[in-house]
Amino acid sequence: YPDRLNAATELIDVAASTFGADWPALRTPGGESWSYGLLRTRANQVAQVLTEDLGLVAGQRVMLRSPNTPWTVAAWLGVLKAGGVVVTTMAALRAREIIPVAERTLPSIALVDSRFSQEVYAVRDSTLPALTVVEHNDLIGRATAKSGAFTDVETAADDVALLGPTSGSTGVPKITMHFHRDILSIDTTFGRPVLRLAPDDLVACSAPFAFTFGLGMLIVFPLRAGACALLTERTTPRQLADIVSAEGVTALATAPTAYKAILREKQEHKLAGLRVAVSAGEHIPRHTWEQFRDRLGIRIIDGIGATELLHIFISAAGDDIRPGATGKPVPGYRAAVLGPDGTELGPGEAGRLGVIGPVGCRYLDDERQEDYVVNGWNVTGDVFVRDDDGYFFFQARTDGMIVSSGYNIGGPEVEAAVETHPDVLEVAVVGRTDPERGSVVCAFVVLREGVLADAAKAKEIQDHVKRILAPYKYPRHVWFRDSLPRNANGKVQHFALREIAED
Ligand code: 3SK
Repeated sequence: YPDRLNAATELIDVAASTFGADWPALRTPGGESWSYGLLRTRANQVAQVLTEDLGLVAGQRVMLRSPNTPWTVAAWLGVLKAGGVVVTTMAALRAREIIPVAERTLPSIALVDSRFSQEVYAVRDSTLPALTVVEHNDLIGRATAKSGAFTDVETAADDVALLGPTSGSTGVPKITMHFHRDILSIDTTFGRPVLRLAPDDLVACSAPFAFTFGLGMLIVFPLRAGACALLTERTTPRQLADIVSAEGVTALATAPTAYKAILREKQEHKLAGLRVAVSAGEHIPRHTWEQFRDRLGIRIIDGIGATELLHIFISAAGDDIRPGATGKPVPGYRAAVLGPDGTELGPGEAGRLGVIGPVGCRYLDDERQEDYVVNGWNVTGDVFVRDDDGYFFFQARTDGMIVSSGYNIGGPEVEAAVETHPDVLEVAVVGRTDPERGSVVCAFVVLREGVLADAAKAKEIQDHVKRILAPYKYPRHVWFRDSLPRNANGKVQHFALREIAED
C-alpha cells in the first residue's frame, strides 16, 4: 500500500468510479436502495457534519452505535473520510458493557441510532461528560443539508482507522486497533481470493458491523467487488431465510447456529437462489455442513477469524474445501500448530494455533498483548490439528480441550454428537475437574419443545453419544437448560458454563 491511504476513499470513491455512480450499493428489505453515487454523497455529507459542525479533528475517535442500516454505512465511511477513528459497539450492549469501552477509547463524538441512545447518554453522564452525542435523526437532518463535496483526509496507511472491542474470556474488553491498510487487506486475503463476489451479487449477513465478520461481509467485500449489500436488522434464522428468498440474495454469511436452525426447520428451500454461503463465528459441525451440501448442493465456505486479525485467516472455497476441515491459511497468511514451548508441531499433532499475516493483533494499551503475540505468532486461543496436505482441523478452544483419564477430548466433537440426538435443540460441552479422571465431560443441553427433561432422557443422550463416539467421550453429566448463555456475537459462553459446572 502507498504511505498515504484512506480506506474510505478506496472503498467508496474508487468503487463509485469503477462500477458507476448508479450501480446499487445498499438495499434494505423495506425497499430502500442506495447507489454507489448516493453512498459516496452521504459519506461525504457525514464527514462534513463531523468536521464543519462538530469540530472533529483527524485522529479523534467517534463511537458508532446502531444496527446495520444504510446511514450506519455512511457514518462508518464518513468518519474515515474525515480522518477520524471508528469505535464500534454492538447495539445489543448495555451501558455497563459500553462504559469500559468508552473509558479505554475516549471517543469525542458518538453517532447513535435513537433507539439505542439511552445507554450512550448513560455513558456520557457517568464517564465522558465531554462526549458529543448525535442521534441519527439529527445527523440525517444536518447531513442532507450539506453539499456532499468533501476532500478526504490523507491519512497514512498505518493510521488507526478502527478500534474494535472484543470481550476477553474473563469479560474485561480488549480494544483491537486496525489501520486503514488492514481494512483493505482483508479483501486481498479473503474477499477476492476466497469469497469472490461479483457485481451482480446481493450479499446478506446476520452479523452486525460491530462484529468484524459483518464489517467485512457487508461493507468491505461488497464495495470492493461492486456488489450490493442487503442490510437487515436483527433477524431470526427463519426471518433470514425468508429475506434471502424474497430479496434474491446470492451470497449469505452467518453463523453455524443459523444454518442448523434453517436445516432443522426445513427452511433450506428458501436458500435455493444462493451461490455462496459462508459460516464463521464458531466451528461448523461436519454433520451440518454435509446436510447443507446434500440438501442444497452448496459447499459452505467455513472460516476462522478473530477480531484481533480483523477477519478470516483460514478458509477454503469450492473444490478446495475438505469436509470437516476449516481450510488452509488464506493468501498472505501462514499458520502453524504450536506445542507448549512454542515450537511448530507436525501433522496430526494437536496444539495451539499460531497465525502470521498482514493483520496482526494490536491491543490498545493492554498487557494481554503479550499473551496473544508470542514469538511473532498471533496465538488465537484455538486448538487445531494440521494434516499432511496442510488442512487445519478445529479441535477446541485452548481452554475447551477436556483431558479425561489421559484422553484428549474436544468439546466440539462431543457437541456435534449430542446434537444428532433427535430431541436435542442445542448443546454446549465443557470440562469439570474430577478427582479421579482429571476432568470429565459435561453437557448443557436444551431440549426441543415438549420433550421431558429427566434422568431417563439424560441416560438416553449418554447412550446415544456412546454409540457414535468412542465411549470415553460420552458426557458423564447431562444438565438440562432452557437456553445457553451467549455473548453479543451470539457465541456460546463456555467460560460461564465452566463456572457453573465447577459449582
Ligand atoms: O469469530 C470469527 O471466526 C470471525 C470471523 C470473521 C471475522 C471476525 C471473526 C471474529
